[in-house]
This record gives sequence, C-alpha cells and structure tokens, in this order.
Amino acid sequence: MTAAPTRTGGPTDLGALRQLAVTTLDANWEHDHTVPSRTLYPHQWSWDSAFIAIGLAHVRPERAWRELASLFRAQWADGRVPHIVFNPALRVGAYFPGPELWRSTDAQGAPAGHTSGLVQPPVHALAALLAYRRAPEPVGLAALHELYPALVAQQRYLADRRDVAGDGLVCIVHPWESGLDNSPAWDDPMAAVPAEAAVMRAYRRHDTAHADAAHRPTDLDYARYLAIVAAYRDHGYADRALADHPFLVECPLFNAAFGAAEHALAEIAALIGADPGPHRVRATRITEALVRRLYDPATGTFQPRDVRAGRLLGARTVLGLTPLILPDLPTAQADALVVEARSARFGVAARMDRPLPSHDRTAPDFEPLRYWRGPSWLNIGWLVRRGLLAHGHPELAAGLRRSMIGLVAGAGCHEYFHPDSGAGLGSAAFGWTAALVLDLLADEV
Ligand code: 2M8
Repeated sequence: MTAAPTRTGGPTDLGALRQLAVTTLDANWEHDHTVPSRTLYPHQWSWDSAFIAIGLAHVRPERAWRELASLFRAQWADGRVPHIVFNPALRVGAYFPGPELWRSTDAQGAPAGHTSGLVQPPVHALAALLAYRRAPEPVGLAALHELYPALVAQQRYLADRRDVAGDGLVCIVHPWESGLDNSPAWDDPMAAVPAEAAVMRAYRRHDTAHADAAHRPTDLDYARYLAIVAAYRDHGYADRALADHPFLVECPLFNAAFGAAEHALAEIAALIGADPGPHRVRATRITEALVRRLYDPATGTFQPRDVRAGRLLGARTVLGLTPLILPDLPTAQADALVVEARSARFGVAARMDRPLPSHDRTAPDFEPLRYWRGPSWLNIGWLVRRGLLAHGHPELAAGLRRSMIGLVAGAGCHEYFHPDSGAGLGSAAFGWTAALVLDLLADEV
C-alpha cells in the first residue's frame, strides 16, 4: 500500500477499512437514498447517487437499486435528471441554495417535489450496469427493466435539448453541472459572468459553516453561480433560448460520461431483450465528436470548449484525462492521455508517490487545499483507473488503485484529500468515497 505521510484518523487494516466504508454508507442512508454528507450536503445529489450505488451493490444490493430508483422518480418530463433532489423533511436553510432559490415547482414538467433545474454528468447507466454485474439477482434484472426507459430519456434530453452548438456534444449551462464546481477549467467563462461578491451579503452560505472557507469556492464564485442559476430559472429552465445564456461550455468529462452511458445502455439493452444497435451507433458518434471538437493536438489532452467564445479553454485540469473511460477512444488519443496522466502534472505511475490531483500540479493556479483546484478526489481517480484498464495499462491502473486505497486507509472516508500529504479534507464521512473504496477493494488489482 502507498505510504501515508502525515495522515491520521484512518483504519489500520483492509478489513477495518471495508468496515469503515460500510458504516459510513449506513450512517448516510436516508429512507430511500444516501446523502453525500450529513452536514455539507444533506439532500440527494445525482452523480453521487450513481457512484454510491456502485459501492452499495457490494454490500447492500437492494439499497443500490432504491438509490437509483429514488433519483429517477425526480426526473422531469423532458428527461432531465435534476442534480439535487431536496428532502422535504429538512428545515429551511439546511443547504444553500435551497428550494426557495430554485423554485422548480414553478417550471413546466418538473416533479411535485422540490429539485434543482440543473443536471450532472450522466454516469448512471454505467452505475446501473456495474451494480447489476455485482448483484444480478434477485432484483437486478427487474431493476434494469425499470430503469432502462428512464436512462434512455436522460440521454435523449441531453442529445435533443443540450446540443447548443449542434456538434453532437452536450453543453453544460453551469459549473455545477460539471461536478467540478470551481475547477480552474471554468475560470475564463466565469470571469465573463457579471456579478459582485457583495451580493452574497444578502445570503447565508451553508458550506462555509461546515467547512473551512479557504477550502471552498469564493464569495465571488458563489455570486456568479447564483447569477447563472437565476438566468436559467427565469427562463423556466427551458433550453430553447440558450444562445444568450451566460455560461455555455462543452466539458470533456460530461461528454465522456454521455458516451460511456450509450456503451452501458447497449449492454443493458442486450440484457433485457431490447435493441443495443442504436446505442452503439450513438456511442460511436459521441466519441467522434469528442475527438473532433475537444481534443487539442497541441497539448495532447482534451480541453473544454467555451461555446460563447468559440474556443477551447486552456487550463489543463484532470477533466482532460477522463475520455479514457470511452472504450472506443482511438489509440492516438488514448496514448496521448496516458502520456499526460504520467507527466509531472498528474503523476500517475505504477508506484505513485502522491495522489492524483484535480488540477495540473505544476500550474501557478494550483491550490492544494481548495476543493476542485488541486485536491485529490476518489470519483475522478476511479474513472481514470477504469480508463487505464480499458486501454491496456493494468500497471498504471494498479498504481492508481493502491494510491486511492492508501488515501482512505490513511485518512478515512473524506470528501477530498490533500494532493501532497494525503490529509483528509472536506466532509469526514463522504458517500462516494466510501462507496468507491468498497468497489476498489473488491477488485484484485
Ligand atoms: C459539490 O457541489 C455542490 C453543488 O452541486 C456544492 O458545492 O454545494 C460538488 O463536489 C459536486 O460534484 C457534488 O456532486 C456535490 C455533492 O457531493 O458537492
């Protein structure tokens, strides 16, 4: 196992590690879903639920299916799966921004309960497939039958309503949709969003009451987040008039997940007796569009595209590595991503001396403590490891796996980790960290 310098609080052996992960998931279980964190994120989050279902399938398979089913019950009529499903039992102010800011129930086609109006990377079909593989019976196949139409509708929403540039890729309309909220990837398009930090005096941020403000997005970030939400909400979360929207970006991770979902749906379709053909065709088209529009031969990695400005964004973040999860990524691009992953920027190796960071660790704006601007996150490492396996790099995948297990063994099920010391940061009992470490432990290498 990777050495764990200056970390404290982690379990002592792999059995204890597994137990800690199960206990964390059990403690975060809330009637029909798992909260990412009891303190910071007490509602249901979309891509968290997908990652969590992958881990639950190992230990509480019935809950894995309930987790996905409860999320998809909040799906909108247009097929969008909201990024937050609010728990009505919680007090006003339990999370900011809460239902009073989103006002989803005023929007056409929204469900009766309160949700956000944004989406997150569509990793759910992959999660359903993996959950099925770990726990096929007794309910697995029936659950796939139930989920399949909803998963197809989720993809249809993205393909039909969010291809703003008409190039076959999905556009995200808010940094929150990427899941990597304050990544340096978004600094340029965010700088163009008019807002002033002072507007935050009118609100009470919930996150900074539970986590160190120096580890979180700034007030100016939040002022811009709210301005973008207001722009979308005030158009009823309709995607028709997006040309004037203040933030329009094609994200490599989001689109890689979009393509991976079609690959997973092809397999699910075959399992339930539906036609996998159309999913395979769509998967091929998405990979082609991703390579054509987001691969930058000059840097040898994938870069987000700012659709408003009509150009690729320059920051080299870990987002660029994630198209590796596409099994049909051409060899030239896959090889280039492996070079990028092994570079001093990201340090992936058969024996890693430091965890995979979320941003280029040689960049001047690398911030080891601030959320998605440097710290190491298990969900991203888990995706990159899958990609390395898919493209024939088992030694690198094994190095990354050992590094991730070492992080949790050293510090516990933290939300994110210091990219040098591995110290635990953010929530100390985080859902997807617990779930994904269970999945990593279940694999041999
Ligand atoms: C973080 O995002 C939320 C907003 O959606 C927040 O900062 O309050 C991100 O890390 C996101 O990827 C994650 O899904 C969410 C819940 O864990 O927290």
